[in-house]
Amino acid sequence: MLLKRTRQAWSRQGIRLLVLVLCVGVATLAAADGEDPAPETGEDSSMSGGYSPWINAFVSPQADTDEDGLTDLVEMTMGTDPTSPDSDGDGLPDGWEFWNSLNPWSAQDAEEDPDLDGLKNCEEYEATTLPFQEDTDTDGYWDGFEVTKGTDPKATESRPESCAVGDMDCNGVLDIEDVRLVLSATLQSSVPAPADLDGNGSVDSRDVQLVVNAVTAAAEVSEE
Ligand SMILES: [Ca+2]
Ligand SMILES: [Ca+2]
Ligand SMILES: [Ca+2]
Ligand SMILES: [Ca+2]
Repeated sequence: MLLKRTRQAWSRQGIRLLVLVLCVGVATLAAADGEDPAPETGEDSSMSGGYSPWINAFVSPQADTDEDGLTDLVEMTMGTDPTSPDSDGDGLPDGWEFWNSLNPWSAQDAEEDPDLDGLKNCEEYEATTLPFQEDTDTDGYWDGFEVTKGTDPKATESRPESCAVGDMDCNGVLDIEDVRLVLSATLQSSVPAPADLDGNGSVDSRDVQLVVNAVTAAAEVSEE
């Protein structure tokens, strides 16, 4: 009988101890969750201290704390900062960079123009055009050219008007001159390619392509 009572007492004591440990654990997590997430040591808050973005990400998998177009879970997985909408500080939101195949970990790409349309990526972001498609609205005119001319690079019906006979791309250089400049650049080994001999900010090969596009678009309009 005495042995049985002793076992029961130890069992109750064990349960009390277990409950106490659980209560202390829950209280610690709750207190940590309500405190400033920044650790005193200055270490990365995502990696130390009581605050855990990982827990938040898994509890709310659709949460996008910094509202940059990427969920916290995706950001934690790919390594960008879920509490900063612009992890590399280049002015381009993480989500915009990710969905447009740019690098959200490097600020260098903000100044690049991978589609050679005359708009740097930071300018494409401002114009809400596509950084890897030189003619976002496919109307035959490059995005940078449309921005320069004041037309909408995302509206096909908004096109630059022909500026002069023989200057279909409205760059102030007669089309025949555009072609001649490209031929000259090709023949002159001293001229590095791609060249911009007329200094209009568009490489000459693009000038020629613009002429072709403009002539084609004009032909399509005349047939309508
Ligand atoms: Ca986010
Ligand atoms: Ca960025
Ligand atoms: Ca561009
Ligand atoms: Ca266009």
